[in-house]
Amino acid sequence: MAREVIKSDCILCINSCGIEAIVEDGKLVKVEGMKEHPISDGVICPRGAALPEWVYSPDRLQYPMKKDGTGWERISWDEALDTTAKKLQEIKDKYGAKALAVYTGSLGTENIELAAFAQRFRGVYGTPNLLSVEGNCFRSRIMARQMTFGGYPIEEPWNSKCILVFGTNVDNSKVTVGAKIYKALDEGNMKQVIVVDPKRIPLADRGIHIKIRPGTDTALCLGMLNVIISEGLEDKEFIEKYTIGFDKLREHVKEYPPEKVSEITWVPAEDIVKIARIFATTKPASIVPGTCSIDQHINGFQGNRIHAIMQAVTGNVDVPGGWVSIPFIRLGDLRLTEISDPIGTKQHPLFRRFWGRTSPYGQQMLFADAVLKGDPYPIKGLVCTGGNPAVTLPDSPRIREAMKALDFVMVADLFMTDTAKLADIVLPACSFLEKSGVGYVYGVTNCIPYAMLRKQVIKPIGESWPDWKIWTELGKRMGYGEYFPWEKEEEIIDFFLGPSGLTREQLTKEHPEGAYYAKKKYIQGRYSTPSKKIELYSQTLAENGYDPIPRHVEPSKSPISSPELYKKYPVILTTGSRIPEYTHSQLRGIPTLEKRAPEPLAEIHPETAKKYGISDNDMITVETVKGKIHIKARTTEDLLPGIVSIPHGWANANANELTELEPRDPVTGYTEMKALLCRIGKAEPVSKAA
Ligand SMILES: Nc1nc2c(c(=O)[nH]1)N[C@H]1C(S)=C(S)[C@@H](COP(=O)(O)OP(=O)(O)OC[C@H]3O[C@@H](n4cnc5c(=O)[nH]c(N)nc54)[C@H](O)[C@@H]3O)O[C@H]1N2
Ligand SMILES: Nc1nc2c(c(=O)[nH]1)N[C@H]1C(S)=C(S)[C@@H](COP(=O)(O)OP(=O)(O)OC[C@H]3O[C@@H](n4cnc5c(=O)[nH]c(N)nc54)[C@H](O)[C@@H]3O)O[C@H]1N2
Ligand code: SF4
Ligand SMILES: [Mo]
Repeated sequence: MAREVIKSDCILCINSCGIEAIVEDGKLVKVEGMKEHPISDGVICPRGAALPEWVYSPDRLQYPMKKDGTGWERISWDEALDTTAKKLQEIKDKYGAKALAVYTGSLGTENIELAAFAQRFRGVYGTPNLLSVEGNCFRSRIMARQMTFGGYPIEEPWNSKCILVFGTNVDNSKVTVGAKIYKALDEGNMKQVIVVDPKRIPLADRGIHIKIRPGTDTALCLGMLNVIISEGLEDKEFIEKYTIGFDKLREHVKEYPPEKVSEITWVPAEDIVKIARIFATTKPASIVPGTCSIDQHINGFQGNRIHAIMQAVTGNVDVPGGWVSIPFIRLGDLRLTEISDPIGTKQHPLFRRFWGRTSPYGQQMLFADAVLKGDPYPIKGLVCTGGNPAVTLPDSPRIREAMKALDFVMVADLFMTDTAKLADIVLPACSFLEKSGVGYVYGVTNCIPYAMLRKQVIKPIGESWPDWKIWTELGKRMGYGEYFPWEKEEEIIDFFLGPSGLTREQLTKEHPEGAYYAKKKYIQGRYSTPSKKIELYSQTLAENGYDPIPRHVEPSKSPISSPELYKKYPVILTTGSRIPEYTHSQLRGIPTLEKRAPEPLAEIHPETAKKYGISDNDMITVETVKGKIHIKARTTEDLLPGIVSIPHGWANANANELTELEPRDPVTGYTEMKALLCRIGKAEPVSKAA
């Protein structure tokens, strides 16, 4: 028997853990964590361990298909690509290039090949409408930090003495960071952990837990700054040397005394004072924000910005264990110059560009309006890869309606997702285990740019193709061949690695575990904002009509902002807390994972459950102004009373039947997914006849 251990990485989520794939006679039989991987240190989660079941799932798409009147018909790659090319050309000829939307999901963040080739294609085709999960996740934080520091400094909590964790359950969503935090705690280097979360997450057991009302984190931060500044605990020297706007900030935070903030946040005033003192005096300290739990609010951009301001006011910038600036070196840039602005630019101009820096993305939350209302112009076609927007975007019914109204939809995926079901042509993409490429970790779980070779582990399943090949062959058929010159994966790898200075040979022979390609330097003072200082007060925001210093803005629906609605919908709803078994809508039906987490669970405090006649394990309804779902109740003392927390990504109890595409964060266009209002009740038993 031929047995091989192949070192590669897993990109089923942002952590991109190093793996050892054990292959026997050409078949993947087991996946283990790679111990020498410097970021994941051998960590692997249940999803990573289930990779063999995922990759060989009987539900994998095997060949291209087209929709005919009654169902799906198998077709050849030639027919699939010819049809797609013809339809895309028709759309371009009839409505102009901007009538096509190119959509990349979360996979486009982890998988640079997928994202880069999608960007290449849309550039040659000429549409500005690249839509992506960055329209509701993560870019908000990047923008907020850029707007404050001029760059994107990143936390390195494993070197901090104190961490202030806002809405991130590292045990479930960021296992590699989690492992490093627990190690720092066990070794005694980390002294203080403050967890701000409506739920008691495991990390909260290692420190102080602040149970906050969802959607009020900015108020809490302003209250903490009120205490820090009124007690003189700010870092005066740092502020004087490197920041502007402190005087205005000092005045501004006077409006947020702890007692007032306590009423807003449901956090006792004495706790606000206590954690403010700890955060300001235990150095180095780092805020560790959730990756989307701070973003997906009406005021999410400002929620991210206040974190940046807190880091600066306490002098925790560009010091070990604070937030640190790292040179950004883009690997394999396949973008082409853009011709016009995408949808959302008018409503959210800074999401598109500021200080001459242009983002490649349109705002996906305006996709349905463009399709269904022709606002600002009609979108007629969609090419979707590595995403499942029919389930993961807010207001799923409207997204599905929009998809159905399109002239043409092509989806490339591994599975027949709810999004793929709405397509005219479905193409089978192969998974990352079936192709080679470049693995890349930077920005969330790691603060130094790092790359490794992603090695092909097994042959492609069925007739599936790697994403680069799908785009390349489609491009050729549309007459764009000169823009897609790559014939082999090695050429693409070399192209991507180019800017890093690392070579394929080095990564094959010397560093199969990967290597860093930039150095961490703790240099204070290089802030490329217009003022060349850290902007506590942002003139750019002021000039664009936004708050120059963050203030608390209530969620659009809340006990305070809509008391009448609160009478009818008296429970606060938060959605999308991650569980270890699934990434968004992926991996359902994988036996080992299904056994561990067979169904979605709505978490509720027992007191709140009792109030509405609900017991543990009851089927309940969760209803918002938008829609209603059926889901099983799980009572837990860990959650703040008055709240229900439901997961996302389940097609049959879809959280996004309950969410809405409006209102949006004025700066970024992100929508509210973390602080809504709902009512709950025991579901009527389903009659046997039904
Ligand atoms: N297993 C798994 N891991 C993943 C993913 C996945 O799908 N599955 N997805 C990846 C992606 S794309 C992302 S964006 C990240 C998301 O990662 P994060 O945004 O860090 O989300 P979670 O780790 O799920 O933690 C969310 C926590 O926020 C709390 N919370 C909810 N609302 C609020 C609020 O208003 N304020 C505060 N302070 N807390 C709140 C919840 O109770 C929960 O404990 O995870 C990544 N990792
Ligand atoms: N209510 C609510 N909704 C949310 C969230 C929430 O917290 N609450 N979180 C939001 C966040 S932060 C995010 S990032 C989004 C994620 O939203 P999506 O990116 O739409 O979610 P996924 O389910 O991960 O979709 C990825 C798809 O890519 C496919 N795929 C896997 N590998 C490959 C590949 O190599 N090639 C191709 N072509 N396809 C591949 C998978 O089968 C899957 O269908 O969800 C958002 N939706
Ligand atoms: S946390 Fe799990 S799913 Fe995510 S990259 Fe690591 S092993 Fe893969
Ligand atoms: Mo995300």
